[in-house]
Amino acid sequence: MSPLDNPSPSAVGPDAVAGPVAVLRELEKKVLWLSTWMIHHANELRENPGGLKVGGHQASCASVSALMTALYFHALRPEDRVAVKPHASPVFHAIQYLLGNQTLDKLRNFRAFGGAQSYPSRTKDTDDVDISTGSVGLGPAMTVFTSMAQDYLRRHTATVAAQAPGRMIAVVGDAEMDEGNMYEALLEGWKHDLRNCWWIIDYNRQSLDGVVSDRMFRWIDRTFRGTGWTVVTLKYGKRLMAAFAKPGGRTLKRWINKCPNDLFSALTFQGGKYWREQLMADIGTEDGIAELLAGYDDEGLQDLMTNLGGHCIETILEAFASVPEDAPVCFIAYTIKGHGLPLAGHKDNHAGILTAEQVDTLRQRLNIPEGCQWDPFAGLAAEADGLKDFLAQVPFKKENGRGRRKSAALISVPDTLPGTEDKKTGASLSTQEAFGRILYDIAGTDSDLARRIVTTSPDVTQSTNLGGWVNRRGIFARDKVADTFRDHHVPSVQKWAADDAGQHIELGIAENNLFLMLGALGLSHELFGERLLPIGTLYDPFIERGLDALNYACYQDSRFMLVATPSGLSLAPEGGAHQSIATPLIGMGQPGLTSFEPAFADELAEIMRWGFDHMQADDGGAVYLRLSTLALAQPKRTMAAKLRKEILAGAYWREKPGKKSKGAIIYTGALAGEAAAAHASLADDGIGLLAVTSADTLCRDWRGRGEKSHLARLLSDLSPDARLVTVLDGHPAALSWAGSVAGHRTRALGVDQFGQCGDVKELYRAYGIDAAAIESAFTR
Ligand SMILES: Cc1ncc(C[n+]2csc(CCOP(=O)(O)OP(=O)(O)O)c2C)c(N)n1
Ligand SMILES: [Mg+2]
Repeated sequence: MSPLDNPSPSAVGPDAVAGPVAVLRELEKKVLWLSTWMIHHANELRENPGGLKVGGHQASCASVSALMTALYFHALRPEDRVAVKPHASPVFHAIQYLLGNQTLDKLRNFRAFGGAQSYPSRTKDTDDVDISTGSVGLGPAMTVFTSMAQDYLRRHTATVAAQAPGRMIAVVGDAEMDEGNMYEALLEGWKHDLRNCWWIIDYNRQSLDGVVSDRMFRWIDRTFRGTGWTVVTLKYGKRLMAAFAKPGGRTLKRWINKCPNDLFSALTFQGGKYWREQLMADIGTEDGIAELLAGYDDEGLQDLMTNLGGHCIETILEAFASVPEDAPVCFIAYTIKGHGLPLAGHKDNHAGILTAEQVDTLRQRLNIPEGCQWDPFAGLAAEADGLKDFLAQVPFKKENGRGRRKSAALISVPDTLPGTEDKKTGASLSTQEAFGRILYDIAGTDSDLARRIVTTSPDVTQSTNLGGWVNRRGIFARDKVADTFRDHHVPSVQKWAADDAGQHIELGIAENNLFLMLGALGLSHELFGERLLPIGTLYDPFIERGLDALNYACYQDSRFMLVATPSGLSLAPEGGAHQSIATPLIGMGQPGLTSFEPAFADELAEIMRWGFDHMQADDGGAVYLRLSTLALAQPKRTMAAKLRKEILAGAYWREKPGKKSKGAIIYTGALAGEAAAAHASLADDGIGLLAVTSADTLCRDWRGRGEKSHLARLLSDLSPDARLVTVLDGHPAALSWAGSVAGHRTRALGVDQFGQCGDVKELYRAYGIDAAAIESAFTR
């Protein structure tokens, strides 16, 4: 086999990997060089008008150059999806550059405006990032959930079932294993019989501040095996293995195995002379060692001692080829942070950057002529033509022309959601209950909308009112799960059997996992080419528990509907640990997420209908509904076009201000009843009553359009000296800005202290958001 032959993945086995090794070794050098140079250029050569340190992580990149070379240029298939550890972004961009997917201009502008991003970003980068990373721990965990999403789609859509299943692959920094969310994800994956997932751990035993625990690999190994993963450890490279076979080799191997991480790192930094001194001092008198070491000059000894598995292309290819086809696999790849660079092994190398002299020495070592630093092939031993042919045949590249980023047809959403008519009853109803009923009614239809909705919840399916939907649409499991209680005729309102037709994914309590699951399901149209409309429910206060993962899902432009209920003090007897306060501000502050807090069922139905469209629009996003368990008397009204429009624009007059109005009450959500009661008392003064369904939409519109905005137009009904009283069951800042729209004097009522147990009326009074407080805010 010629060194340029690239066997197809199906032909890969331990004997088939020898072919591409020589070429991959050349490419590895180029990847190391380009990532080092990219960072050097950004920091030392590019204009830097702002004067701030640009940064970049040459050592973190060098650590994975071989692993990512082997992955992208050999093992990866077009259907695979990858999350690359954040600090290896330059390696990723360099690889895409060599594959023709990245421009030189973007590389030259690494970390600059419009250039390649510091951490791989599927929304900001243009070179085919599958899964964004940046907040350590989230990228790897995301691969667990994209794999689960793939399994769901394979059982629900013919197109994904017909595609070859992709492996969801994470290139993981070893310090990422300190993040608790990684273990939450492993547990959830285990429960769902995770498949087609690889985590390749760059085990360089260094994090940001220093050297990590010596025993980490044992913990990693045990934990992964315990959750059903295959574990493959790549400890030594081929050269070290060959040395172990020589006289004295076993002693050398024992010494390495016992060597503490920090000593190994320090000697790696110091080089061959120091390895020799240390080895001679420790084991020099043992049989064969002196002769063994004498066979290597200082450079050769450094090369030998740093020939760990994660830097040895052959070892990596063998490991990749050795694992069962669809198993979840953890590769623990021993590496050296900064491998091949002068900062290799130094404990402070995380943000270290080579000096200009060091970069130039590296350039010369790699035979790259001056002026050819960006050349994809300069300095490589293989002929450029041969390399080009090789790159053109890389399996991962094959689908590039057709695009790995897929798209899917829109799901049609009816003009009125099923069952909406029934909700104009005038009876008492909470928004949480209304949500359950709307979904239940949708579940009863034979429609695309019903088929494409998938719900998920972290152990609060019943208490967030998803039960009706689940009874009709079932729980998802690849293999059938019986409902033992039902089979034994134990009465229960809830059906709890599961099979592969189910449309609800039941999660354990970890809220972080909910957001990762929503993040993955909400990207299914782009990752897998079939669209889902994911809805996730949780208690509103526990958004904060998974906030980073929510932000992460939005940063990737994932599309989902987050239904958070119950919320606020209105959950009265449950007490302060369950009463959310700051979530309205999260809803306003989170890009990629449009938040609503309706008061009535008909508002909710309109918002959900809009939400399903918004989740599919090119310029759309995710949707957050803050709902409540407080039942309110529903207004008897028909949904006129104007009302519908205004609900979606964020506000409407429930009671228009009179001619001599002294002002308006502006309320949101569950406080509709208190606000209406206060309004009734103040009616003689012509006070208006403004319902705000979305402070988020309203505020964004005002910041964008000022006097022409929806709220500015509504408030133009008031005289300039009118007073506003804003009130919500949450932080007052969510509405207090309304005073700035037209300069009205404003009192902002709301909750900015922890809640507690009590009756809802008592609590509203105690926290100053009841009708009396609203009324007195006008008179004080
Ligand atoms: C959630 C989060 N906390 C902190 C950081 C800052 N940070 C960036 S890299 C890093 C250590 C990374 O070490 P490791 O994962 O071992 O990667 P390496 O650089 O060794 O390849 C830290 C703490 C971050 N990016 N995300
Ligand atoms: Mg590390």
